[in-house]
Amino acid sequence: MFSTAFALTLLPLLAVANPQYGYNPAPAPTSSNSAAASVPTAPPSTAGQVNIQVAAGGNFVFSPANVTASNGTLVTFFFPDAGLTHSVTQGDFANPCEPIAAQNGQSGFDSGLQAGVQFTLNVTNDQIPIYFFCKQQTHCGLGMVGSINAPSTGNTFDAWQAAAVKVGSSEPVLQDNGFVSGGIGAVATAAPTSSSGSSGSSGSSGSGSTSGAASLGVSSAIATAFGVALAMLLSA
Ligand SMILES: *[C@@H]1O[C@H](CO)[C@@H](O)[C@H](O)[C@H]1NC(C)=O
Ligand SMILES: *[C@@H]1O[C@H](CO)[C@@H](O)[C@H](O)[C@H]1NC(C)=O
Ligand SMILES: *[C@@H]1O[C@H](CO)[C@@H](O)[C@H](O)[C@H]1NC(C)=O
Ligand SMILES: [Cu+2]
Repeated sequence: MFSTAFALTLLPLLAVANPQYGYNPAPAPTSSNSAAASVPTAPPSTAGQVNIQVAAGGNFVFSPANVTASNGTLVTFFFPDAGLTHSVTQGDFANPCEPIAAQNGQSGFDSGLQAGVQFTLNVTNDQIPIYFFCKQQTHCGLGMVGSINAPSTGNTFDAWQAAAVKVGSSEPVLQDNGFVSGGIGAVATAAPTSSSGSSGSSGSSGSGSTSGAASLGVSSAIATAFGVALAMLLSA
């Protein structure tokens, strides 16, 4: 009873500290609010690509999390080089927080758990929605998911994120086998490579890096408290 109350007390705290954790999901990024997030400066070679920041601002989110990309478009993910590792792992709308099953011998893409790298997908079929998530323990259940070419009705990005948050603490512990090439609808063009940003976490500006690092500490502490509370709840 006590631990249940303790866990429930933490839920609103979590939602307040990080609204995008899913209990009160943040709206999809727009051009105005994505400017507020510290999006890494894309290296010159990625001009014309779709760029997605992993763990934007130290929060367990992809930013932007829902993008459109036509055939042949490169989608590059920038991982922070401090704090926890994260992944870009292809998922399945029907089974959130688990890797998509192979189709016709083709497995989903998986960056593997990474820090300080960039990872690029090449869209090969823009007619199918591509769902992905972070396999780091607890992150998917906290809403760290994204989509490429998700529809505007039905299996939308919002529905995908809500399904992941519903999995919540029952998220399976996933083995990390490192980088897995291939993919369904988008393929990894190469293993993740060191981020071209010289000094900092994800190549963002100095002030952005600093605030990102600070809020990462807060997020990690909250996530840890959240995990402890859930563990107490489950063992009660
Ligand atoms: C992306 O894939 C298409 C084929 O699906 C290929 O023609 C194109 O060269 C690829 N782009 C890169 C940069 O690898
Ligand atoms: C993109 O490629 C897929 C697979 O070849 C194809 O089915 C689809 O029609 C292409 N999309 C467009 C807009 O041509
Ligand atoms: C996600 O992006 C697609 C375009 O790829 C758009 O149609 C859809 O409305 C967006 N969904 C959300 C929840 O923003
Ligand atoms: Cu993560």
